[in-house]
Amino acid sequence: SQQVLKVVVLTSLVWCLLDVFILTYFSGCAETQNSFKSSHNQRFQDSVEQDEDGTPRSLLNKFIDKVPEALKPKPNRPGDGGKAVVIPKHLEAEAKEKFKVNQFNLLASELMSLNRSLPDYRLSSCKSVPCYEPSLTRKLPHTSIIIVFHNEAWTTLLRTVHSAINRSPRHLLKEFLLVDDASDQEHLKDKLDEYVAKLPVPTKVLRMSQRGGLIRARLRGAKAATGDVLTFLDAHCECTEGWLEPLLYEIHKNRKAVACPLIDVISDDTFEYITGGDTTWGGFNWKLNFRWYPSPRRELSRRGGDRTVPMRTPTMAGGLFSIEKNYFYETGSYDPGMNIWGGENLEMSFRIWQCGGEVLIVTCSRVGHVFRKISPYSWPGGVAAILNHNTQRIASVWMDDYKEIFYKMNPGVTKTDPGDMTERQNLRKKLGCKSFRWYLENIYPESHIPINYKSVGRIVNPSSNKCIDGLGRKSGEDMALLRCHNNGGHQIFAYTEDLALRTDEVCMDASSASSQIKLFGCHGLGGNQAWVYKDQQLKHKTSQQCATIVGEALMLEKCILGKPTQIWLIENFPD
Ligand code: LR7
Ligand code: MN
Repeated sequence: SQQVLKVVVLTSLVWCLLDVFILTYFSGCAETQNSFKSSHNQRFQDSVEQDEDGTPRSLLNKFIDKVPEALKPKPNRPGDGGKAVVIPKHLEAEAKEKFKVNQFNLLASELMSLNRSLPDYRLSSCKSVPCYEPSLTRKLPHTSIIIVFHNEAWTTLLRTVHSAINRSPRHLLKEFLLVDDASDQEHLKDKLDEYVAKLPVPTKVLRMSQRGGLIRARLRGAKAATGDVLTFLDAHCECTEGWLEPLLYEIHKNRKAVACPLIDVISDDTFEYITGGDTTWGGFNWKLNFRWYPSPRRELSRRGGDRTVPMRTPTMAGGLFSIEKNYFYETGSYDPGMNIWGGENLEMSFRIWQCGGEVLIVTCSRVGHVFRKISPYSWPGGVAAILNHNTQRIASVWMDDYKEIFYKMNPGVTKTDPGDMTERQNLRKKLGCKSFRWYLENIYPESHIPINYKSVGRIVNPSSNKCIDGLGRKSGEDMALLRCHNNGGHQIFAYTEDLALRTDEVCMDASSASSQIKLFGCHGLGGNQAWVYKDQQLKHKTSQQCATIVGEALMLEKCILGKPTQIWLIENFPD
């Protein structure tokens, strides 16, 4: 009997330890701290009624049975498994013709299943993140999925919807809101209404009475949404296995998190699904274009070297993200004064960071997007006018004095009226948002905007009226000289506190290897990029030689005081 007692004591000890282990293991997952707490618990009950064993997968299977026969996946369709579609020879001409409609291979998309299969592309470590466990997703907020479109193709639009349905736990999908931004294509009218009525997730098509652009269309969708969270998708995406839970989990953890999936590439040519790396983040250049850049080491260190931990990104691409609905409105939703396309992603990124939120790339959530080279639709009033209107609204409201850099480089933008910005300026005051300097210092020190600079303007050689000009050349290429003009662009240099002469992404650089002055990615370490401006000369600090015009080139030569080809006027240089 002593033996038996021993066994009993031992087993209970093991159980206790196991309990403690499980508790500590899962207590790492955030508890609900949000306004939607009560509705969660309600939903938790609902789902229990629906399904005893409680895994979202089984919910999905249940619901797949309800999908009409015609919508079920069929084996061996082109593109299955994420592979490239091969257009048969006899259809090549047709494919080429159809490419023009949407600026992607429309025929390839039509040959594919709306339910095409995709491998599970996640990092293997993502599959065992405890907080993404199916049993824990019951605590997550549910989401409305908002997809806005203007003349989108039938197949890409519906593949976006199907992929989200097929790869999301049913209880987390509240509804789809498809916002038709005044399309004129026939398939997006009654045919679409009839189709979505048969979908197993409630789906509404909302229609803009006139073209409002994607920003206003999204606002329209948000207004109609009944989910706890808003999830926006472009109209040509494919969601992959496990995409939704990690996004909602981040919002559950911090209601001020804006959670973006890692965006993979769906080839515009073959519809091949091409995975992107998890080491890029979002930035922007002096034109206020969104750009992907390698994320710095410090960010990976902050994540404890764990690639499943979401990355904090300075900016987001804009099309694909989840945000808690109440927080979306609290923090100023979108700028309704923005037209058609562009800029809303930077506006939102600056605003979220400066006003106390965070923008994340959730590396365990992967969604594919058809990246195209040309925009397929009309731009009422012209591309430039639309972009100039929108970008001025970002710069003027959010960038404080740093907007000078944007305006100096892009003087043409002021020809377009940015419209009334007082409401957005008041919003910033009301929310008590931090400065752009704070954003640069704390969120994006790697940005191309120098945090401290003495001047920004042209570098003029008065006797020749030539200006130092980056000509948009890349790192490693020669610095150029060109007749001075007033159109900003690559003739605009910031003379930074650390003595660099920077034009957007590149700096004036010279090495001992040649006397030709070059462009080089700015490293902020002085060295070959340090220039001392004195006696109207630009003296290269390491070589002690001066920037000199030699024929058509900009070279380093021995400094000779007063030599006309070595005289430079740095515009706006403080006396
Ligand atoms: O007038 C319009 N009305 C619309 O409803 C113009 C566009 N749209 C729709 C359009 O049908 C599409 O569904 O808006 C969506 C986005 O337009 P795209 O696909 O032509 O834009 P994009 O993918 O080139 O643009 C990226 O930048 C935009 C800036 O305004 C938006 O933020 C897009 O959502 C964004 N896309 C992504 O972030 C996906 C990843 C691409 C990158 C980088
Ligand atoms: Mn897109």
